[in-house]
Amino acid sequence: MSIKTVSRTAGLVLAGLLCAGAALAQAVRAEGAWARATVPGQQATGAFMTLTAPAGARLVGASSPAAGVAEIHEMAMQGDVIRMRALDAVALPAGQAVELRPSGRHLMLLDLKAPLKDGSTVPLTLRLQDAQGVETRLELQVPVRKAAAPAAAAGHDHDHDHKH
Ligand SMILES: [Cu+2]
Repeated sequence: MSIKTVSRTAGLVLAGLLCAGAALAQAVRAEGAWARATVPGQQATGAFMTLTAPAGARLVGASSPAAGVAEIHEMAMQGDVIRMRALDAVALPAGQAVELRPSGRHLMLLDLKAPLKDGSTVPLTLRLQDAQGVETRLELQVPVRKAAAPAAAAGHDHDHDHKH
């Protein structure tokens, strides 16, 4: 936590609400995460979520024991064709919700070791870098679904973060 934040009353109140001080106050939140279910033989699928970094951060990578490789992708138009391309990182500006979604930037699980079954969960580790370049990991258990949940149901995930 910066000295500037500590000096502000609002910063102190916020720190008091969180359970583990400075490190947790800057922790990136992942909300509404889901991964698309696959059928046997399918090698790749996407994982989606909304990330919020209270102090700003960059998503610089991901990994999962269920996949040989995990990449950050972006859908981009190339002429008339929509293609996915790999990104090195996704900027997470301070306090701003950044959506990883099927039609935009997303995480791609490649080289799947087994089909991801609807209703199961898949472990996913996000690699994050703060403004000072310090890397942290965010471990997630991502629900596997055939399609995105309606917005109302997606709110269900909010309470799982940072409660002890
Ligand atoms: Cu992709």
